[in-house]
Amino acid sequence: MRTRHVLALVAAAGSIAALSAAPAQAAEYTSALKLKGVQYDAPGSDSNSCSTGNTKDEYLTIKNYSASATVNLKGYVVKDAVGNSFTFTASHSLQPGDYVKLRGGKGTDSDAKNVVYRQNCNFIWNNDKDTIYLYKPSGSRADVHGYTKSGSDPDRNGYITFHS
Ligand SMILES: [Ca+2]
Ligand SMILES: [Ca+2]
Repeated sequence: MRTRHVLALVAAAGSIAALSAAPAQAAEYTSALKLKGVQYDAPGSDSNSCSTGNTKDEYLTIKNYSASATVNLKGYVVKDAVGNSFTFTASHSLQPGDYVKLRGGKGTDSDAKNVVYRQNCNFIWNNDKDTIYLYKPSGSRADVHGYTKSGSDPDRNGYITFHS
C-alpha cells in the first residue's frame, strides 16, 4: 500500500508540472494562423550587416491552418519575449494551407514567393531561448510558443517545428 501511495503522488506531481508548463510551451488558440516553425538560429556565424550578414536566414513561418478561410496578414503582429515586435503593414493574403516566411534583413516582399522581410538587419529570435507571440489585428493572441535550444531543438540545427 505504501508503494502505491508514493507512485500516486509522483503521478500527481507530474500532472501538475505538465499543466503549469503547458501555457508557455504549446498554448492552442482557435486561430487560423499559427506559428508553423522558426529558424531561430540562422546557419553560420551571426552578422547583422545588411550587405554581408545572415539575418535573412533567420525566419519565422506563419501558416494558415484553416480549411476554408483566407486571412489577410495586414495588422498581425509578432513579438519576442522582451517586446521587440514586427507589424505586417501591407496586405498579404494567406489562402487555406498557405504560409509566409517572415525573414530578417531587407528585401522585397512577395506573395508569390511567400516572403515578407522585417526590413531590419538585427536578429530578433534569440539563439538560446525566446518566446514568440502572434497577435491578431484586434490585439487578441493568435498563438504563442516558447523554446530553448537545449530543450526544443534535439538535432540542434537551429530550426524548431511548432505545428506540422
Ligand atoms: Ca537568432
Ligand atoms: Ca531542429
